[in-house]
Amino acid sequence: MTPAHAQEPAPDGVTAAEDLFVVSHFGVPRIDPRHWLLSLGGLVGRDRSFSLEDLKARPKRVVEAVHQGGGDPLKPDVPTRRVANVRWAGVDLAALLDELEVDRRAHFLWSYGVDGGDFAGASCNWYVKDLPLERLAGGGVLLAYELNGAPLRAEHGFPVRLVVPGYYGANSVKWLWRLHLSERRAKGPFTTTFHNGIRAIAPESIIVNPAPDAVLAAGEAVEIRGWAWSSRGVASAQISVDNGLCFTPAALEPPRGWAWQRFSLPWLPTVRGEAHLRVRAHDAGGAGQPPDGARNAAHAVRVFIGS
Ligand SMILES: Nc1nc2c(c(=O)[nH]1)N[C@H]1C(S)=C(S)[C@@H](COP(=O)(O)O)O[C@H]1N2
Ligand SMILES: [Mo]
Repeated sequence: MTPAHAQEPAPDGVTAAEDLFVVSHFGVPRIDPRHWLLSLGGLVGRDRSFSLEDLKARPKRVVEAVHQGGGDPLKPDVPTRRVANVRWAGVDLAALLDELEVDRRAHFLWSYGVDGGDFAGASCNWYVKDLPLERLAGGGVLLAYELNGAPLRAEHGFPVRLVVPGYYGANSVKWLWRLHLSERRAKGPFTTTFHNGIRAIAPESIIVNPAPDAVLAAGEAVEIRGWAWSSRGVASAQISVDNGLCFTPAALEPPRGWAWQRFSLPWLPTVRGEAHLRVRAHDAGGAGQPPDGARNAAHAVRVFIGS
């Protein structure tokens, strides 16, 4: 796993591919696309397989979405801030399944990556996740072959990965080789033990300006800004400049699909010394961020006010 770092992305809010975090439990497989096929079976009329050309021949769908790692499966209460916002492109999975006769008994889609091995005392032949098929009705689930307009890089799942916008990254299986439709959940370490049941992304936000440990001048205005997101978008972002005693609503971009939303608040620091900035976001249903001890605990940034 790469270390967490909050980067300020381009003004359009899209994170460059080279700034993206990488999480791979078993290394990075290199796949020759000429010998690659995606098989689809289980509760469908007849088994199918698709080459990369077969997938590219179908309409290309672009989805901008937050991409967030759920964190270390052994430490679910520790925020990692491993987060980005990117444009995926590929085949709409719901449209592809509509071409086939999916049995009504099918409730889960099992997705297999080519990678496997030992992880935290468990062993598996492949990285497997299971997606509840009802998520497809929410739209945007892709068999993705592009990231920000370029073919996926090896580390992000080349040639094809699943992308489930609004769900934590663990659900977006890289290096796909097999899809299987089933009545039941899949039995494997990543569906029963690790990252189990972390699906929809909880409300979260990060401050990207000012940077941690920045030295600011008393009497000079700064813009506190960053990004807020959840699986359903966020309705408010509030900022505290006194370590969480008082919060002020920040200006916030409206929700747009599964993309993150920019927030900003002008601030005039006056008191010299250390200041602790915090941000917390809420979704439209009122779900928010705990102050600490959770994957989505509120983000805090310490700065210094000089003269
Ligand atoms: N095949 C496979 N897919 C995988 C993983 C993996 O180890 N193997 N890691 C998952 C996890 S936990 C995350 S957070 C995302 C990370 O995607 P990225 O490396 O493209 O940023 O991929 C997911 N898909
Ligand atoms: Mo993850």
